[in-house]
Amino acid sequence: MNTMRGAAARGRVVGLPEWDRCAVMGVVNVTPDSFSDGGRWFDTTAAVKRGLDLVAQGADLVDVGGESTRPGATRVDADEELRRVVPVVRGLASEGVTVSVDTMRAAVAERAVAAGATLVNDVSGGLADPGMIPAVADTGVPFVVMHWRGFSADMNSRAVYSDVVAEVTAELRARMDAVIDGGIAPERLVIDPGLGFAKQAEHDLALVAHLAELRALGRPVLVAASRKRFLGRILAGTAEAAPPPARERDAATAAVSAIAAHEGAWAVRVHEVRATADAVRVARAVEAAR
Ligand code: PMM
Repeated sequence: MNTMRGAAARGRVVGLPEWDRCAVMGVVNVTPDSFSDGGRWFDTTAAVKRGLDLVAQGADLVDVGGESTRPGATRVDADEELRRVVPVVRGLASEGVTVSVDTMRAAVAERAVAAGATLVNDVSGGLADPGMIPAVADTGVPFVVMHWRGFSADMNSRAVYSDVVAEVTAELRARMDAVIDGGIAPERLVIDPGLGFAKQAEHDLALVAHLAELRALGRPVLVAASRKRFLGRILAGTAEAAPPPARERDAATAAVSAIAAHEGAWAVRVHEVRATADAVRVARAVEAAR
């Protein structure tokens, strides 16, 4: 097992600030239907205020998305996604917030970067839109490559693995190669196991348990466990019991944040920032006491 810890384990992303601990990425979903907070910030003013509140609570960067990727979701059209995302990115960037844009569309990524986003977070890792990799390469901003096997409408049917850690690692390595071949600088890449995307609860848990294998790919790792189904399953206790609703999974999310930070994650992506901001600070203090 890779036991390297601290800044050396987390790695550095050229083009973004450097934090002395696992960073906290706060989520603002400008959508009527995201699975855990859909509809709550579905207007520009409310969404910008939400982003600023997340920063006040300890977020280091804010991820703005205009398309729901919950299981079964159908796609939003590009004009609507632009209309949702760009003003919120502009509003937050103009306040000095480090903004990432959560999109699978090159046109949205380009417009968001022009509006001040400094990171493109594509849950498809560049697979959904052939224009994405060249567009990001042109802008020169960093890029999140997430493990993805297909659109949300039918991703659960792709949650079939014989060794999830080995397969996700190999598929991510292939995406990293493609992205680098496409012109995005390796030092600007972040990788992400894509918890909940074409994965069942046991797959998500195995990936959290084996973050060191993902880190061994040599790039900073983003972990986005916030409120996801696998946490609902853990909290339910048994397969028959009903999981608690998404908004009652924040304490469990903070627990994953502490574990991920301790295991050398570069950042954690969460809806409710305060507890995770504490968790990553505790992880840093424990690391310093080693
Ligand atoms: N999950 C969601 C949205 N964006 N981005 C990255 N990099 N990784 C993820 O796992 C991820 C993501 C879906 O969750 P949400 O509806 O709770 O925002």
